[in-house]
Amino acid sequence: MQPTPFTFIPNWLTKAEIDMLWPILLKLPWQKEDLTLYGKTHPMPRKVIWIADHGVKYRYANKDHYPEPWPSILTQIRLKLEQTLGHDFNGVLGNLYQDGNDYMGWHSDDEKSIDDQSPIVSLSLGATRKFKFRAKNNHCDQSSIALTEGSLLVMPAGSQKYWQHTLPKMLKVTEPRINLTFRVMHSNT
Ligand SMILES: O=C(O)CCC(=O)C(=O)O
Ligand SMILES: [Mn+2]
Repeated sequence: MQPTPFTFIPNWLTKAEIDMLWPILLKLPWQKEDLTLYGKTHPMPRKVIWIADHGVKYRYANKDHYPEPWPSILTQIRLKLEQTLGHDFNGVLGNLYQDGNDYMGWHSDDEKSIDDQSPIVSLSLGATRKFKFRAKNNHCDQSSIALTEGSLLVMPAGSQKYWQHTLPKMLKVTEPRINLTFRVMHSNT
């Protein structure tokens, strides 16, 4: 397999930060949305929320998503990310997986509204889930990594063009997981 460009940082959040963040995140206005694929509409197998700077919308699943404001705790996390990576972000997509039945299929984060010159950074809380990735030109070789609580996965600028990822079902998992993927969006799309 080609060397993957992703960087994994376990325990990026402290236990105290996790304990503070978790109950606040759970209370956010999570949305259960529909997903239309090949002309068929299904409920998305997770809940989502789009939090971003004023006016920064995100178009995915054929729909414009207008942002919720940053809760102050997430502004602090965004600052900590900027200190770690030397990069600022103007939005974060949250995913709430109630248990191991919830999942996300194979995809790249390559919508036109995302700035592909910036990294996409994924922060995990709650249940540990497996994250798999593969090169777009070779679906047979797949690698996986356990996204443990408090960990950060950095997908560098440009990597979405060549790589896909998925968060598969894990039926043994009975606990919820929250994922926050920090992104830079073009402001005028
Ligand atoms: O939940 C995860 O770790 C993956 C989330 C993801 O790929 C996305 O939001 O685009
Ligand atoms: Mn993704």
